[in-house]
Amino acid sequence: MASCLKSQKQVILLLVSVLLAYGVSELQAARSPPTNQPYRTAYHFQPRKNWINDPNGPMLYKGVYHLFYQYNPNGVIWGPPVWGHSTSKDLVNWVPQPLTMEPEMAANINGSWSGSATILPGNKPAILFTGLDPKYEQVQVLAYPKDTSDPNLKEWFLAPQNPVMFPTPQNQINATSFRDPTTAWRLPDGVWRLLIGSKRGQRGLSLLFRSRDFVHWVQAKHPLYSDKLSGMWECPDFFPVYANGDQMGVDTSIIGSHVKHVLKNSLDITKHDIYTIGDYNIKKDAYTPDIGYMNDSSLRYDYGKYYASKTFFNDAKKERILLGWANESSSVEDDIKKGWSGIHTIPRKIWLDKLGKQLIQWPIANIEKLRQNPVNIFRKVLKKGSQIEVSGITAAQADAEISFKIKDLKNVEKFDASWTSPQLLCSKKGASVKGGLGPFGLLTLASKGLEEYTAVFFRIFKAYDNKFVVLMCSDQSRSSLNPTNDKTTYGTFVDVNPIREGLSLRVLIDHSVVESFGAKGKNVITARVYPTLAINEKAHLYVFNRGTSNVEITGLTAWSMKKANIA
Ligand code: DQQ
Repeated sequence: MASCLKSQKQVILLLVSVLLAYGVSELQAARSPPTNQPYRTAYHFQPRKNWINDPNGPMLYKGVYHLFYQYNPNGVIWGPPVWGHSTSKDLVNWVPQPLTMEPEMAANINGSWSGSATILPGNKPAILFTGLDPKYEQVQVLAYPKDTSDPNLKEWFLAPQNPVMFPTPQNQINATSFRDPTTAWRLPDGVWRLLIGSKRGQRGLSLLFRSRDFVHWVQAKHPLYSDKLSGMWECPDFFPVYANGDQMGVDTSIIGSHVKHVLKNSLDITKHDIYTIGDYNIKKDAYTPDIGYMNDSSLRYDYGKYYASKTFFNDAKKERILLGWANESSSVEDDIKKGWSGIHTIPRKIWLDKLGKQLIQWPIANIEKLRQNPVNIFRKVLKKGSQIEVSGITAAQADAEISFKIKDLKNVEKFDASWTSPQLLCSKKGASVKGGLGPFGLLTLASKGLEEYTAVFFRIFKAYDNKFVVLMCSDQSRSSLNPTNDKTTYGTFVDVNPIREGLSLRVLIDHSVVESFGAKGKNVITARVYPTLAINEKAHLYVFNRGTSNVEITGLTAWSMKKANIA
């Protein structure tokens, strides 16, 4: 009997040490240095290896920022996810933490999908995410930290009451389209509310749930908002912004006439993150967008490769911060060779434009701490058909800001009212197509002989009512000699008067990503590119003008960027 007990003890000890060793080696592997990889990012978030997608549960807790993310520990393509977890003091440098939300109970036995964090009264964090149960039905799972005295919140446990929301024959929720709970907000009636993405037929839905104790949730009779024919709405987000265009952010539970509300959904059909600005009627618990409905023609956070974003309120700086996922544009074969897939975009501060028509996005100020060795160009005419190299920076790892003044208007082309798709227009009128006023902008990740480059540029047209139409493009068609990459050209119309206000562009270049902010953050385009020649020190940056009119560079500053500590 005694020896049997002893051997049982030994087996348990062995099991525990194998499990511990597995956990440690998983963490070590996640930290092991990368091999020579020209496409790994230096200051955009990515783990050491494997597949990542959506940012999950961002929050600030006891002075530490938390980023969780969808992670496949077993490979470079999407697979049943667990949550990766990293912490940071500045949203720029990150420390990896142990994986969490691993399959633990029936409610998440087949995977832990996206979700959000809410800080409950008494500074108690809680996370709600979508679990896949034994029948692969989508249910909502509640998790709490094991030790709230640990600011890194390393360990989490799943509440015994899980799942806390689930489809039943009565509630008619589609069991394969019921996911991605938002951060909850609490109204003066003391009741928590949150949204869950769903669809009925092809109608996209933001389902509304209410709870007093965060454990028992009841579905509201009506969704907060819905729209026909837009398909499944993933990763909803709902938050207030100052109505007067103040750049400060507000807590998710704030209501009142001084705020407008933003509803964002990720459209599963088109993979676009769309948003509307509108009013939240708390009596009816309903949302009404100011303009139109919510579908693929609504405003977008980013007109490039960007999806499944989420915001959180950074109470330390009173800012609302937007995080998003930029998938690869490379082939799966290339991803397997790289050993990783997916990055996150630079955290962006977002606020409502003064005119109230759109949001403004700008990289968080802390990213500027990575800037070094600036080079400048001041007040220089960029002649038609000319090109200037911005030398003296590490062009594969850089941040560049440029502004233009437009005076020479005689060649401006007429805008054709049938050009309704800016993306199509950008692909028809790519960087090499000469125009009247434009294309002018930047050639990023360019090889010396211009065999490769990613062009980010503007074209200006005049519409029938004499108003200017500004087109912003990110043209990837020449980004790489590798033919297997997705080189879709992206485009967007920018709501700006280029004569009165001038035009500006900021690009964050980071080896395989070019994240471009037009007109001081009115429009953003993220591109994933994989040059074969323009890598590391062989990359160049140029300012170019291939139009038939001169434009003036009022100022350009470009910085080499230091590497952030990420994994
Ligand atoms: N990704 C998660 C889902 C979400 C989708 C699964 C969006 O929860 O709807 O990895 O990219």
